[in-house]
Amino acid sequence: MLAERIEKALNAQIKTEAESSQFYLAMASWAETHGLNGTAKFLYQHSDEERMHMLKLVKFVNERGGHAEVPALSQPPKDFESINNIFQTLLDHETKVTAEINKVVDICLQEKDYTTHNFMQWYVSEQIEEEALAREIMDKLKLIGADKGGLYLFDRDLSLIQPEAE
Ligand code: OFO
Repeated sequence: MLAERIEKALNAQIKTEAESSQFYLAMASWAETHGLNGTAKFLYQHSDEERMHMLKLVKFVNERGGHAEVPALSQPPKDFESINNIFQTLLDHETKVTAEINKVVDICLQEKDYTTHNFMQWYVSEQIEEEALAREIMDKLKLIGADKGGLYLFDRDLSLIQPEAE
């Protein structure tokens, strides 16, 4: 059985993952309508992955005798200034998510819930990968600068990134 505090923290994390999915979906839609089809493909995939992160939590909470709540979500932005703005926003967002995951892990330790602590380690590793990927993308964008040919190749390369296997 989950302690009330853990259940609450996991439900908050369900909302965070669902909002991440919506956020990346909004970015994907913006990219698709700005001729950046490779970027859009990457972001649609990323949005799906966030939904999978949410579902994994929903199932865990219910399996452990809690009740996963399906939350109302805030409206993601409709417009983005540029592709750089998208990936900087994504990196900032993931940094915030990492801090939230760390808080959940901390609560698990305080409550001595080692099962949930163990489950949360998957998210800890996932955040390391997501932040590293977002930083790598930002570094590439900085190198490209205003070079349109570079941006064309960047967009094509992003379309080649395969979705993550669970
Ligand atoms: Fe769920 O990893 Fe990003 O937010």
